[in-house]
Amino acid sequence: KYLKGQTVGVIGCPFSGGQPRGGVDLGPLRIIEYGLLDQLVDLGWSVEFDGHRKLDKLRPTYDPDIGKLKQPRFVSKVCREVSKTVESYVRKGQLALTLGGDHSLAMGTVSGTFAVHPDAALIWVDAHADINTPDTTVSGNIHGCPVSFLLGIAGKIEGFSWLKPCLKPEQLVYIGLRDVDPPEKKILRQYGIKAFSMHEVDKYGIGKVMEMALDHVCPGRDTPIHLSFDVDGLDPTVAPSTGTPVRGGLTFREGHYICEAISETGCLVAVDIMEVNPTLQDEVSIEETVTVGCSLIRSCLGETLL
Ligand code: 4U7
Ligand code: MN
Ligand code: MN
Ligand code: MN
Repeated sequence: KYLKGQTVGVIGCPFSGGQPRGGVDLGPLRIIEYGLLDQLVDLGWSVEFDGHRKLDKLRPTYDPDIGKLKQPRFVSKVCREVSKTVESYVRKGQLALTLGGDHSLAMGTVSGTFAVHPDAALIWVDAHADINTPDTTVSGNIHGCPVSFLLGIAGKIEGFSWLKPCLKPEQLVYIGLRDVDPPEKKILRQYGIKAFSMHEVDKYGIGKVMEMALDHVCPGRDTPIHLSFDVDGLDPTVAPSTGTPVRGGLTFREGHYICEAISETGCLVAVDIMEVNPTLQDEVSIEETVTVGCSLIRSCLGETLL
């Protein structure tokens, strides 16, 4: 509905500045090495590979904390560039596929999509809500904060003035939550943000949850959709190689069902696959995490079981 033809723009974002662990910047490389681009061609897509962006060159020489926020100028500069890139693909009518990298990048990806489609829906799959503000964050890691910046509830932070509030609470839905900080729970309640935690996935099943989630943000099945998928939304037995794993997550099939249901709407305009860290856990776990990342992407791009 919103794409011109079947072209996907693939944007590799080797970035780890939104959190303290190294290795998540190697995620995009491993996903590409695993053969993602050929898989997408086999699915019938034209692939425009944007390459692995040289994001490290954007690191400022001096980047002291702002309040609790760590590496704020670095994160801001990187997200500003990513935003422009995602925007350019979405504007051309191509599906923008961003490979992370840590989830702070979503400030860039989501703002890029919403620059073209201000009425879009954001579906956030994650163990975490990533909605801490600069005031509520305990860790100071910006990958736990992107949603507050997108909503415009983060307050004014030096360097982030390029990032205009673009997301309204009713345009957002969460799936898979199970590790939400107390101040984040308060924000979710305060703004009436729709969230399907693992409790709701258990209670209703993923089929019903997706129906309810889409009814909330995409009621006529004609709203452009941005999917931001943190692989830690999956259970750590399914995606072990990630920086902040939490037990009790989505099964392999539940994760894929989410992508299939979104693909079926024909409304998907942008996808992020975030927080794959191919330096954590053993080689088997790493391969499992990379392969599940690739197969989630294929489901988003229309791969079906039959
Ligand atoms: B991810 C956390 F405190 N909420 O703010 C924080 F639990 O992108 C975790 O979802 C954030 O992986 C996790 O640091 C960010 C913590
Ligand atoms: Mn997470
Ligand atoms: Mn996240
Ligand atoms: Mn994580």
